[in-house]
Amino acid sequence: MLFQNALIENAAAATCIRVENGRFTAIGPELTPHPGEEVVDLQNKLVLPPFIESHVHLDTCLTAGDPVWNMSGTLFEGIECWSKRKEKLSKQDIKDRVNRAVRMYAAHGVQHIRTHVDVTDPSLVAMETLVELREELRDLVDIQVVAFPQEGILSYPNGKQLMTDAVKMGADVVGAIPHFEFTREYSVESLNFALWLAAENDKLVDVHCDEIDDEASRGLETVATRALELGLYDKVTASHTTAMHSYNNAYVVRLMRLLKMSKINFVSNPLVNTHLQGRMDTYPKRRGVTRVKELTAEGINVSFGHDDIFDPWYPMGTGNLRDVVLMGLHVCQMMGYQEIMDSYKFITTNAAKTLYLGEKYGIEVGRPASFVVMDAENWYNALNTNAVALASYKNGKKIAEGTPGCRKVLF
Ligand code: 17E
Ligand code: FE2
Repeated sequence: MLFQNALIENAAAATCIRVENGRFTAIGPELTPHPGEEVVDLQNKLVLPPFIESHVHLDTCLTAGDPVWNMSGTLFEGIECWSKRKEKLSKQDIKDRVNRAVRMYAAHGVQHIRTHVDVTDPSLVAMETLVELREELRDLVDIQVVAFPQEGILSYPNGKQLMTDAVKMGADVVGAIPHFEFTREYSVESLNFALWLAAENDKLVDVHCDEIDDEASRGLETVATRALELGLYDKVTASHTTAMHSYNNAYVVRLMRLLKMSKINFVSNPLVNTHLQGRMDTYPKRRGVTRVKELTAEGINVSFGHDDIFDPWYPMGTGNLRDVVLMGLHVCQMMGYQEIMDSYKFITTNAAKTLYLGEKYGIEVGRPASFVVMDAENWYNALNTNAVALASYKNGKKIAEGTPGCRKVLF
């Protein structure tokens, strides 16, 4: 199959893309169709590698208000609400909700999802179900499953055992939540345990790290140090790191050296953390989004996640990662022309690094023929107009399509 007139990743000139047996076999300015080859004219539309959701909780999605709404809008009330909802979990309930959420994502060109799954539940039903769904949904989306201890590893009964069991059940990634542990000692021990568990079992790491406005929350330095010492490097990700918003600059300058040496990735969730953070402030109110601009300037990899779709922590969400980028650029004040143009990377190539996808991802000859076609000629306009994903191809097969929305002014 030959695609003509593609503007790949903001390129000024159109390109042709040949796909055979689910892989890119040629990419170049002028490819002539083979006899009988199907030809698709992309009409000078933007072509991007597929969108990647690098941080979401699929087990909790689509549960907002059930059984109670989060009235304060804090992370901690969210955890309490979820704890009540958790009692009602069943395999069917999770499968129904995840199927719906994944299709919401797919309609917007998302093909990879890293989901955190709460394992502070003696039944581990969510973990068991997500491992099954990873298989059932593989033609639609590549799912990575994180064993995520929502209520702590050291501070929850049998926490270490539940994490170990979740890894045995097939988790791809080991999580932690140091700022929720009872004490600073537990926090450090939980991180030592999580990174050791990952190293022992050849897993990735993604920590809910310092998701609090407390400038004394310093889990990040422990994550980075263990990543360095265990040689895990870019297999490790620190998500949220909202306390970094409140760290003093003298500390950040010292920390930055370690962060670069450690090679770890960052995930920021700008929609959810502008909503959850700063809730104990009067005025001025902190935004509580990590230092995306400064990390990026230092060459550190940052991707963006949605974090939630309609659940105890976030009462909205459509699976459109454009909303996440739009909020991220505003709240991080990254609205220069080139910053806007490049911002698709937060939900594509940077996220691919976070998920450690390597050569499974990207528009290059030899790689799986997965890409999205947006109804715009470049990312700036796609972002600004909330462009529809016209088509989403995964391994050479079209898995979703959209038509441009239509609004008419009548006079
Ligand atoms: N759990 C948590 O600890 N933090 C979050 N932002 C969400 C769930 C969504
Ligand atoms: Fe999260």
